[in-house]
Amino acid sequence: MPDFSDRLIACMAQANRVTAFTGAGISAESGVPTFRGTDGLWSKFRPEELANMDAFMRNPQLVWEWYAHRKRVIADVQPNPGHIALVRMEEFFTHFGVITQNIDNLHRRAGSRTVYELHGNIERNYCMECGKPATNEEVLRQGGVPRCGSCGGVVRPDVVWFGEMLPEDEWDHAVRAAESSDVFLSIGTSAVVYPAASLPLLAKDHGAYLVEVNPEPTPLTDRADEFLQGPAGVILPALMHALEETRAADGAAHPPGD
Ligand code: BJW
Ligand code: ZN
Repeated sequence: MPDFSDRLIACMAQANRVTAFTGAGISAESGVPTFRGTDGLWSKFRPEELANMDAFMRNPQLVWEWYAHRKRVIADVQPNPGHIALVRMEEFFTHFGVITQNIDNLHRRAGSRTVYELHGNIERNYCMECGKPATNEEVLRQGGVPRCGSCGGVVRPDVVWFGEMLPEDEWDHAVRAAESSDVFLSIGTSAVVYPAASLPLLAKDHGAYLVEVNPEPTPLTDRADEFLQGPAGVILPALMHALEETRAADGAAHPPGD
């Protein structure tokens, strides 16, 4: 069981507003490969090379092969104890939200309700001509470069590629959550892709206690108030357990009506 500082537990026990900011690392233990890092399976395909409009225009077949493969991988995996610990956090804190860079939908599948998806969702697709949505079943059934059932236009996955703007609503909510957080957890992200990577420091500049969870240091580590080194699927359940014990002990020391 990892050891947590008294300061972290006290800070979280008193916190009203807590935000979890997640990246590919939280889904690694479900079997979804990360993008960067030594064991990142997509390291064969650098996201900078495939996840952009130029690559799609040049070779839509290749980019669609990558997404069709990932859609199948993601459909077959399950949320892990890291995702589930964040569902428990939502029940524990008065205000809690997940801001995710992940497109895998695993936070919602785990049961998290307040989720802001900054980079889209791989379960959705839309026509580049008329905007009509297309289901995953439809695009996988067609294979190759899928076409819109209404206008024949090329369909693309509803994800955010390099050089594209983030969805405005999700971004605005994320900024507001970061600015108002008492505690901000940055979990399983290399913190190199902007503007998402600016959120932990925005939160800290607005007074949040900044906690990073990652097996490896990142460019954020030196700025974090706490670096919890290890896999999210181990650290987050242990952290939740420590918080629940603290609340139970406080409740016993100060019973209602005391
Ligand atoms: C574990 C673990 C375990 C492992 N437990 N942890 C120069 C400076 C600044 C910015 C730019 C710049 N040049 C260009 C830009 C902008 C660009 C950018 O940031 N580039 C940088 C790479 C330099 N950003 C953009 O283009 C964004 N849009 C934008 O800026 O719009 C304005 C604009 C408009 C017009 C023109 C120019 C600008 C859009 C970014 C979109 C990113 N999209 C992707 C793909 C999504 C679709 C898909 O999946 O196919 O999003 S890229 C990819 O990276 C994906 C991820 O969400 C994102 C972040 O990756 P993440 O989640 O951090 O994963 P990894 O793999 O990097 O890290 C995993 C971590 O987990 C590691 O640290 C491990 O140690 C750890 N780990 N096991 C816990 N068990
Ligand atoms: Zn169409």
